[in-house]
Amino acid sequence: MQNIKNFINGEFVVGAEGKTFDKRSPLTNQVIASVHEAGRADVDRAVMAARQALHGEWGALTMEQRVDLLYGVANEITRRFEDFVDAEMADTGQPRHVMTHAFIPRGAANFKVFADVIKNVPSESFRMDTPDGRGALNYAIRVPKGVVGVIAPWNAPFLLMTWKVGPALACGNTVVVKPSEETPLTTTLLGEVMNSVGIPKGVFNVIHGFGPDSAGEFLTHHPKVDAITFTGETRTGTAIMSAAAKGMRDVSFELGGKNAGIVFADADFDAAVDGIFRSAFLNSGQVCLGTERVYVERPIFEKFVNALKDKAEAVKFGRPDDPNANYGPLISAEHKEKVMSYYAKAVEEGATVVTGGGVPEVPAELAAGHWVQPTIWTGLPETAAVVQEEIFGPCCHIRPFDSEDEVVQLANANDYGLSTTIWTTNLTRAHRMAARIEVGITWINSWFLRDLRTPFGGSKQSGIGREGGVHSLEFYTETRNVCVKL
Ligand code: NAD
Ligand code: 6OD
Repeated sequence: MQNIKNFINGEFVVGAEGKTFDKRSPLTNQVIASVHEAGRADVDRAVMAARQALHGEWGALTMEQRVDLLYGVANEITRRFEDFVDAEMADTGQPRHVMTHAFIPRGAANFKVFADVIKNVPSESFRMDTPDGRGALNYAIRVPKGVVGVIAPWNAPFLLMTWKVGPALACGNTVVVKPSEETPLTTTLLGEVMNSVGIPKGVFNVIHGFGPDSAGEFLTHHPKVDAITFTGETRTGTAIMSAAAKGMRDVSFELGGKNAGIVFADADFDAAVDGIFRSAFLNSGQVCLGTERVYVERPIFEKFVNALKDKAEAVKFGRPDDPNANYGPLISAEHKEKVMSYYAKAVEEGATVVTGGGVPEVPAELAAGHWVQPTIWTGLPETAAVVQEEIFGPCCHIRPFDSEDEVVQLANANDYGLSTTIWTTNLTRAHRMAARIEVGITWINSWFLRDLRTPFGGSKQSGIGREGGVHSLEFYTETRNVCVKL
């Protein structure tokens, strides 16, 4: 069993209060690690270490030196690729290919790409006229925001944490990171990487614990944290925003989604079925950008429902490393209970259960894990809870539509606005629709593809702000203007 410590000022340390909590495997519900919880005093130590590094060795580096160190972090993650893959598989129970093709490589890229972005960002300047005819030059300089609190969720832990830490460090900030209590392993491993490549002490700190009345709340209320970047539930974002209001701290939020997938009759049928299958069921549906509402043009509705059903029924449940398996469990018993309650609610609301709705048969040694069947419903009104609320599980409701205007209106009739995926061969129509759908990202004939230099974030209740490329610099730096009389 692993013993997972906090990482404060370059050292792995237990919490001052001596408290620990169990990390359980999603596959078996067995305890796989004992995690040292950070109390208020530990969080304070982490924040003060980050402050000191900001004004110490880290703050004294040139941008080139900082960038070289971040390339070193990316290379070291790649060198220790298998360690990260193993840790993330243990934390999440998700298949190896999800780790090796998406989550871990993207973690390394988050350091390399933002090192490149900061190196290439131009600075703004304006020459202005003055009454004496000599003029003045205004130019902007970027300075780090300071100590950034990073609060991460459990669904793609390494990808989502590094996506914040990479740009924050590239911009010269220092960070205190609180990973989810469900997934402490890869963030802790990153502490080893930081030490081995020579990132100065205090630049990257990790505190473990929960949200309310624990490390998360202590961090967001700490007066010496200058900005908070958060990925997680919309409800948690509301609590963090009120903590950040005290002291006027800036926030960047990536929150929940209830995303629409739209399939036109002219789409490449097989590609659309594969695409919607991936967007609804990858990572057992635990992807913020995942599709839980599917709208299919009427002429192909039945054929599409049957094809998606066949694929959902073909998944093979099992361990991440089992070559005969391709499908993992949910993250926790609590999350399984939530998803199962929506499965029951769908039936109460009158859904036709096309497939799933229950717990699959798995080998006896996995029976205590958090397994649920991929589930497809039809026949519900748009007002049904399972059509409106984020479930964050492997499920979707499919409804037929008859026109472009109708489907745009259906896609927009939700409080969230994170992403959409449109499947059609009529690209003129797809571009037209992309401008009308109220989300941060629209995919056309694809899903989960994104260049890290592009803006990422949510509309409506799916978030505040944009990160990615220069947009991350907007959040992780403060711009100051200098005006020189010529
Ligand atoms: P969550 O909001 O429950 O927890 C996220 C993090 O916040 C955890 O580290 C948790 O300990 C911490 N936390 C909880 N309460 C807190 C508080 N009061 N103060 C400070 N910290 C607190 O979310 P989750 O269940 O871990 O993740 C799933 C959610 O994340 C889903 O809603 C999903 O859509 C969303 N998500 C969004 C994106 C995006 O990019 N928009 C990406 C991934 C996940
Ligand atoms: O593409 C990304 O950078 C990103 N943040 C993906 C989010 C995935 C959510 O589960």
